[in-house]
Amino acid sequence: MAKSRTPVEKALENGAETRVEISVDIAGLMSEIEALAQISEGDPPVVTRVVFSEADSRARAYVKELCQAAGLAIREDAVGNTFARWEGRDPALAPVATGSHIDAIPNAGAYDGVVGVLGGLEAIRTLQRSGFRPNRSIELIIFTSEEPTRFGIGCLGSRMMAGAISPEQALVLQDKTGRGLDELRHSAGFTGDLAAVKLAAGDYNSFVELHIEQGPLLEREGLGLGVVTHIAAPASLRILIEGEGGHAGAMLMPDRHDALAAGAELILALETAAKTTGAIDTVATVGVCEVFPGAVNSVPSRVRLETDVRDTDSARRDGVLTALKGAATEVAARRGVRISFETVNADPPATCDPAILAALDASIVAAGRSARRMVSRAYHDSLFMARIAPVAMLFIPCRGGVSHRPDEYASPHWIEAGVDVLARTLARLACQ
Ligand code: HGY
Ligand code: MN
Ligand code: MN
Repeated sequence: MAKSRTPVEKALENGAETRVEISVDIAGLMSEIEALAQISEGDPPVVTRVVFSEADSRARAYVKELCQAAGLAIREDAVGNTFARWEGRDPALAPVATGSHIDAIPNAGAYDGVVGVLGGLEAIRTLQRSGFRPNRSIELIIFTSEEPTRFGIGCLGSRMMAGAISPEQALVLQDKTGRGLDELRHSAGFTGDLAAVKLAAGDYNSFVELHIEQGPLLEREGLGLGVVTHIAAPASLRILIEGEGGHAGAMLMPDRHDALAAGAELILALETAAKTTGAIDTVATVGVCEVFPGAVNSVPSRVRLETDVRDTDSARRDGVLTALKGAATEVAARRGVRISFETVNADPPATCDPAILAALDASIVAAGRSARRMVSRAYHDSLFMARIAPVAMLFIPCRGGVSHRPDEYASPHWIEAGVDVLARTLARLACQ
């Protein structure tokens, strides 16, 4: 006979109707965030933790240790997605999940992704300490390779879970040294069948991700928490520009087919296309520019650009890509260079689920906090989890909106608020 529910459980299940205090161990959580930040390929405060690096392996071991200490059952899939499960009263029900990533781009900070992983763990521990017992199991997911640093594509782990990339497509991915996914995952100890990574719709009841905003809005407006309704659609393209090299002194200007000068025109054309869509949601960046031969006194003969274009509206985003390709045709003809494109990814946006949004709203009220609805301009694993489960995201402010930099910072006050609301939301969903 199922154990009768404690007052805390009853309150957490129906949320706003009856207030219940749950206490986040924010001091303990901050020290764990600080400890994880020390596991880096860079010297503190720089956090660099590229997937399948030695630092990534140490970070995974640290987080798994914390999950085991909380009594969670751990499993890892063939590409390194890690699942830490708090068994519910009815293990046969589809679990509720939370989580994020611990990999970090070069020269990053301590909070991107980590707040959702260690904060998700603390949300589970907070519920455990309150005497709550979920009907549905609650799983913490640490997604592998959320950042595009290693393979040039973001969210590789959640993309594979959602079936948005096949094992065959994933196996051709290589890093800059030419090492492929198989070699790197095996070196990190992940040897299972890649076909088993893909999950089915319904495998999870819901997914809620806690994350720093990575933008200035929440802090600027002093509104506290952000409930994310849409996640922008990211596209990433590689551009190869092939011109003619030559001596920087002897090659006269009329004779040149300078690949970097052509690339500079493309970068400005991309910026203009993004600025002129009429929508503030359109963003475009060229974050990688490789010049060959890269000598000061040699005319660049080959340039590789990597571009990142996003918008909450995929048609508007694709309009920018079309404008870029149009500009490339004109520049190639006028400058006598060859320009080719390779699409790395062009993903649709995600819409968060009304029922999960309502659970977040009710939990915010129950926690006595305030929030605003907003769009996520950064992409997250929720973008792909949305293809197999109802999702929503909860944002906390980060100082100055800074992210992907060593001075990225989120205060204990807002981290505690985010974990408090996340815990209540997971409790509510796990009893539905
Ligand atoms: O680039 C992004 O949006 C994410 O932070 N990887
Ligand atoms: Mn990031
Ligand atoms: Mn992130």
